[in-house]
Amino acid sequence: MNIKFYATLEQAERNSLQNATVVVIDVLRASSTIVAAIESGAERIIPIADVETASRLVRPAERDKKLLAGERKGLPVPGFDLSNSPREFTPERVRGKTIVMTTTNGTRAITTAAKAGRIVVCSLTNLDAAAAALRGESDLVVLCCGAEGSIAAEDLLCGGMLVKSLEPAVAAESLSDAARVARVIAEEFGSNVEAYVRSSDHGRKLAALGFEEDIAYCSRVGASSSVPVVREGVIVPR
Ligand code: 3SL
Repeated sequence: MNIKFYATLEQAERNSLQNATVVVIDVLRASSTIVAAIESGAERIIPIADVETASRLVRPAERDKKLLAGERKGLPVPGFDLSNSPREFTPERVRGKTIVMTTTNGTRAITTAAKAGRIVVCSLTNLDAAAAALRGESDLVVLCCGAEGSIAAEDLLCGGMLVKSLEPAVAAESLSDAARVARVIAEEFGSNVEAYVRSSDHGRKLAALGFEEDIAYCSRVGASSSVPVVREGVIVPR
């Protein structure tokens, strides 16, 4: 398996995403939230890059079956039904619903990869299931979302753990410096995930915003067997 590994969305060469199998990673918190929503029985999630478009897609009369979800600067968007905290996406709130979701980096990465042949959403929480779904691919693009152009340590950790769990099928010579650094982070901190995620820039920011419990939630490696995939622009269960 040849792996192209991007440490941030901004680093991703758009051509390399076209027709490729792309795995999107935004541990804090979009991909963890998408996994939680699909696990809780959400019928589909429509990823949208901006708040205005998302708001236009849900008419007041549809609010019983369509929910608006997302964040800006980590905080709930005024007027939305759900924030980007995965703990809010319980079966009681989302089962059978369509969720229109917009987040700063995660949903933007998914919409940027729209022309990919296959998109799989991966977080620490579904790492094992996502790796199992990707085994057998000959070429893979690992797209760590990062944070508005900066690397996010928790995304690199998850990306590195994914690369490791796909070995020995991974062609070592295909690994870029970013992939090799992510792999080293995984080797060093893969057995102490929560502390590492907690100490990251974004972990500290979320704790300061009062989302301390989301960090523990998003650090539960392999807790979910859900593998969200994107079909025709919509996130659905695999
Ligand atoms: O950037 C994103 O997509 C979000 O996951 C960021 S936050 O964790 O909701 O702040």
